[in-house]
Amino acid sequence: MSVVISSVKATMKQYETLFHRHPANPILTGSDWPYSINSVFNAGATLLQDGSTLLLCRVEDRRGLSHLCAARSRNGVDDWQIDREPTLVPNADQFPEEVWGIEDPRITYVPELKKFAVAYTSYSRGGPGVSLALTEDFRSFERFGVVMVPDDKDAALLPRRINGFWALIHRPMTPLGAHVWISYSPDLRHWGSHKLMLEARRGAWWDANKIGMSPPPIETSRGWLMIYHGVRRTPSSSIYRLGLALFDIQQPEKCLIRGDSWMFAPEAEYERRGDVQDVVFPCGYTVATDGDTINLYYGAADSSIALARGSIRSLLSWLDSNGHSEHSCDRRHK
Ligand code: BMA
Repeated sequence: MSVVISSVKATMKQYETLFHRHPANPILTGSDWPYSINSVFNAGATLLQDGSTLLLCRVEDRRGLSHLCAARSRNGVDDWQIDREPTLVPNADQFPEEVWGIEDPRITYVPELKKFAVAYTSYSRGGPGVSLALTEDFRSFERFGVVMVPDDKDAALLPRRINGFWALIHRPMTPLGAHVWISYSPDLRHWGSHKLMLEARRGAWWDANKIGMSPPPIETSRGWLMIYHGVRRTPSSSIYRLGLALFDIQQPEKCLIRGDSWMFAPEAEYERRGDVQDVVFPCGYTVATDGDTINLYYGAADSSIALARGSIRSLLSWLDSNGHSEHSCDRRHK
């Protein structure tokens, strides 16, 4: 008996804090907006040429429909210059799939095109699908329309071609669960060679049945580092938490390591209470000039935007000590 207790105690160490919440949180709320809205959350993020931060925020209006609005800040924390009017609005005449709004943008800078690619959810009468647009300045956009039919969301483009093909990560829904896939295209319009990239676990796991990529993957010397969300259904609601997985740089569908536990979860009041309780939902990050500090921008409780800081090096070493190779992992646990 005492042997059992001491081994349980030995495994009950304090968990490591990988992302530190900014004391100014939440950094953006509906009351900051220059026009009347319900809420602002789930923002894509990127650095602009002058080093300032741009957030492309999901704004929900007071009909319940979402559009996107850009906010710019020199330090990425405060003094946000918010566009006076919506930046990218659903255009249901030309793109009927946007009739119930556009949501959750992920931004990727694509050096080959010298443009930003924005992948977002377009909410059609047939359910949510993935749409793609290109922009140079977040003022005018070239829309490609739906690239992944419903039910599909949580998409981002990789910043460069893989073996000659563009690669889009996305999350189709099936009656058997919601898993992360990757698809390839020669021209950003026609997509194929679909591959299952990361499966939701099953049973009691924190990331059972429904997962999705959160911000676009982070390119590191060891592979594509993905922050993904796992949705735990509870009798009263759901909890959105974040985990980590690492993928091969040349063959991104190949998972090298997956963390076992979540590494960030709703804890602060603004994450636990809001329009949708217990949600942390990052759609973007920026990396500081040191190449290691990561600023993670996340929607909190579908009601505001918050910021947490971490270190890419620490995320990777956490994965080494808290993860498994997907191949060696005992699949009966999933
Ligand atoms: C997901 C997405 C997110 C949202 C989350 C929690 O399915 O729709 O936009 O933040 O649910 O409501």
